[in-house]
Amino acid sequence: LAGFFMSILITGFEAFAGETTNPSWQVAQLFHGKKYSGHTTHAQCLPTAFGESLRVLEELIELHKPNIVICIGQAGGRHAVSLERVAINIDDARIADNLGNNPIDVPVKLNGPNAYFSTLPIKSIVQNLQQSGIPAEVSNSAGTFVCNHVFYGVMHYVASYSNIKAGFIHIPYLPEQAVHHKNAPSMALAHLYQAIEIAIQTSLLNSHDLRISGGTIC
Ligand code: PCA
Repeated sequence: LAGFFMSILITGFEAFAGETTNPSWQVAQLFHGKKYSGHTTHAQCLPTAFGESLRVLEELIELHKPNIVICIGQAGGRHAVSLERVAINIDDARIADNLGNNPIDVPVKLNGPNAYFSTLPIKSIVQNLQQSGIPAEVSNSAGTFVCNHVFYGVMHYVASYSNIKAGFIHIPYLPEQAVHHKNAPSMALAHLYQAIEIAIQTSLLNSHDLRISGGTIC
């Protein structure tokens, strides 16, 4: 991974679980080609599949040498933009992925550490989102499906590069998806766009995170 690190990589996912769209790719693609402080943004849609998603993502990191990687995924049922704190070394699928894989209790990376923390300034991002009127929270679990798989995989891949900040953001359904789910919260694409732009700008500006509470009590 030699060379310059002056780009931003944003990823979303294909639709899955019977949905016809995925808000993560709808919002991610809007950033393709945009520039932030001299950094060009590349956007890519990842397959919603264990293994294949990470293979594509690792190639993209090699190709673009980004210094910021923000992976985005749909979390249907969540009411806020969720800045994921922790990726865990486990695949445990409740449903089959888009390629029919259904792993149960297998590690993402054999002999990898149990977990990685996001290196994005998640507290600062949450604060900036809330100050902009966008519901946002720190989340302490990205689940055990393809999103956590990709989150763990990217953190494992960039672990030895202190100049690459990476992390994962879960987003709610779009309103047009939520109409098909009883009592499901949603967020409009314009707000999702604003949220991801704030996440990018905050990640570029803040080398250290804020020390404010984002915890939960069970
Ligand atoms: N959400 C799923 C996988 C793809 C996506 O957008 C998840 O949370 O694991």
